Amino acid sequence: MAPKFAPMQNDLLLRTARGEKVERPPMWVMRQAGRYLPEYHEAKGNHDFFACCRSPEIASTLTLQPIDRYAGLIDAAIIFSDILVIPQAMGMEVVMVDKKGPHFPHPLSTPEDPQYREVLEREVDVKKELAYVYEAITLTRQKLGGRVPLLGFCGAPWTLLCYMVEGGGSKMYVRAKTWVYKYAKESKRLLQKIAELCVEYLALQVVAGAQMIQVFDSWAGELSPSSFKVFALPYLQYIADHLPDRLRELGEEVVPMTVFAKGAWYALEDLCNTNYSVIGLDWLHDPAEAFSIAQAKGKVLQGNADPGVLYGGKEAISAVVKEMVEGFGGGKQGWIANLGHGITPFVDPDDLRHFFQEIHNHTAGDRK
Ligand code: 1CP
Repeated sequence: MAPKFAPMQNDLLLRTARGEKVERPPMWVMRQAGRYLPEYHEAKGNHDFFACCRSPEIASTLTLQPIDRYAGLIDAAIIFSDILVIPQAMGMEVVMVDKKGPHFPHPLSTPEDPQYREVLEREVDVKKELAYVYEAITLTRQKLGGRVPLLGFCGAPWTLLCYMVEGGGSKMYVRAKTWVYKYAKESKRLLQKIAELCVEYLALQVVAGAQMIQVFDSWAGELSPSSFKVFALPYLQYIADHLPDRLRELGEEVVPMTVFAKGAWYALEDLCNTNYSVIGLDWLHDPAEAFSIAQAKGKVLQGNADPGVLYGGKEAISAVVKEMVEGFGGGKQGWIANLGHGITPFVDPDDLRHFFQEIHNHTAGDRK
């Protein structure tokens, strides 16, 4: 049976995502539970990153840290986890190297690599393999007690393929490009397999208590407009087309879905034509231009301040917020305030508070 939770005290995010008129825009930031927070380092201690993800107690504690710190300002929690749990569930080893990021000791080399076949043919039990994520979500919903909605997420097929073949972050994407340009057919098979797993994974996150979901296509901008249409968009679309059906099948309500295709500025119209209700924007978009496109298509936007402005001090933050609020039409409808990508390490948490406060000041009268 699906767990029962306390009634929502703040559902601004969900109302905005459904396209409703709101009293002010909801706000949260990507990667809000993370390394810029001293309490994150304290709670994480020497625990391995993925061990934290696998511990519902630690994952829920980390998820709640920004909610406690920015109480009254922040309008959403996002479950502490990582996009790379899907490759792990597919049988690939992934380790998190301190201060460097994720590392796959054995990335997929070519379609002849026996591992490619294994990964494609393996029946992944998404329910069992990722049970720890669902447990963390349920526990976090309980701890939240209805303060703000909880987001679930996954990585998009294209971004996950990049990691699976590159073996980690990359500057040149030599292997990912080799795969899509040389082994297009085999790449598509893998992308489809990942997309199917994403649907099931997201559906089970909703069953566990996630109230909205986001698909992160962090490396979308590595593709050209035409290759995005072949290797990214169809799989993003597959997820948005199939998740609602799967949720209905499971007797769940259909939740709002966000797509964040970083760097794919050229694809805004295409993304507005999908079944995602919210389109996340990076800071390469002019807010006013994007807003007029999205309004015409009945879509909600999320974003999009340059995360780097948080290094610029309070005056710079205030100026960027003002421009952003004006560009997104004042924030009474169709906009979820956020950064244009995840918050980075070394940001002063008080500068993020200033970012939130300034959004409040510009959108909710004299609220301080
Ligand atoms: O607060 C939150 O947003 C929730 C937690 C969260 C999310 C949504 C984490 C925790 N990771 C992610 C998603 C994620 N992971 C993405 C998509 C979003 C984005 O583009 O930022 C990506 C690309 C990853 C992969 C990943 N995991 C990286 C990027 C490395 C690269 O290739 O540049 C890194 C550094 C991680 C580790 C990680 N994940 C999360 C945290 C807090 C950390 C840092 C771990 C640490 O060093 O303590």
